[in-house]
Amino acid sequence: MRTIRYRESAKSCVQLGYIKGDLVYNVSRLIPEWTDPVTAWSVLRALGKSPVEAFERFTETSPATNLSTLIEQNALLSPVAAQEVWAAGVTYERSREARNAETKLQDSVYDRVYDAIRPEIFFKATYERLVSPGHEVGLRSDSNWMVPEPELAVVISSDGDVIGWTLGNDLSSRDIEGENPLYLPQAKIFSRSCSVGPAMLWNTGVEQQEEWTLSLTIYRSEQVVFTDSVSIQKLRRSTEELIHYLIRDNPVPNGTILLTGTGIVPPDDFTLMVGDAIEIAIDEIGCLYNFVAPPLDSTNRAPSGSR
Ligand code: DO4
Ligand code: MG
Repeated sequence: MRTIRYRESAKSCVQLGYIKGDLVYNVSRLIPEWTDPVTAWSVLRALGKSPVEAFERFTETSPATNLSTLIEQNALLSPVAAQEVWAAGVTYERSREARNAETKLQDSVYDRVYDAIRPEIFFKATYERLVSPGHEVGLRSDSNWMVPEPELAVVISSDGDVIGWTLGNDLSSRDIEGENPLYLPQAKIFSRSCSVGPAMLWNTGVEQQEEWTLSLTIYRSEQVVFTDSVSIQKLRRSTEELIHYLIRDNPVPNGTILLTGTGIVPPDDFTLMVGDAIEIAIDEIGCLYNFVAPPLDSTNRAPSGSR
């Protein structure tokens, strides 16, 4: 069962839609307070009602639109109004290998964190910083080596329950992180560095995330310049383990998103370019599509004396 958030026109309010085939049933039209799946999840949970049964009712009474039309109109928003987006790192062998290749350190912090009991978890974005599906993610003006990081994302409650799943792009600068891992916040957090979506797949108790395959395809001038896929089985840590460490001594709001790390990294000679199109997909969730835009402020000048 999947939901999206969208606007019917540039000026309209946010709507919650229930996806069935290519149709999207407008849930907010019948329950205006439900503009976010997390609100609906909380209410249904408090009432002890099954989300599948509750949402099926909307197909009888709510107006419907074609999903493909909403995508063509670029009407989709982040599927959850997450106040906080966190990310885990070095959770796949491929990520460890790529970081070891880019780092200038001899003694690899990446090997250590891959094998350690405590995972790497860092803050990635706030809701205001998220790029909606179909919109432009942005390059940094001071990086020459940038890659998308396609990641399975879990949407959690403040108690750490898995409300659902979506997809995330942890857009990253490899040269800034490679220079020194202490630069990680700058390699990871910058204008338009994170997109999530397109839909939230609800956790109804039957979904099997280990069976999912995540893929990344990058297009340049409409030609595929990179494509690869990875099984979620290759994720070295369980989702529960990552959530456990995220919320340990760290209260998070309902609807927090946790990106679970990348298992796909393009070859070391690849960097994103303005105009590239990025597609991140898991069949069960959908396809997160974004374009690459130039840095927001490419006139940024380094202060004199700095490199
Ligand atoms: O250690 C740096 C970040 C790793 C990361 O973002 C990932 O593995 O996805
Ligand atoms: Mg990442």
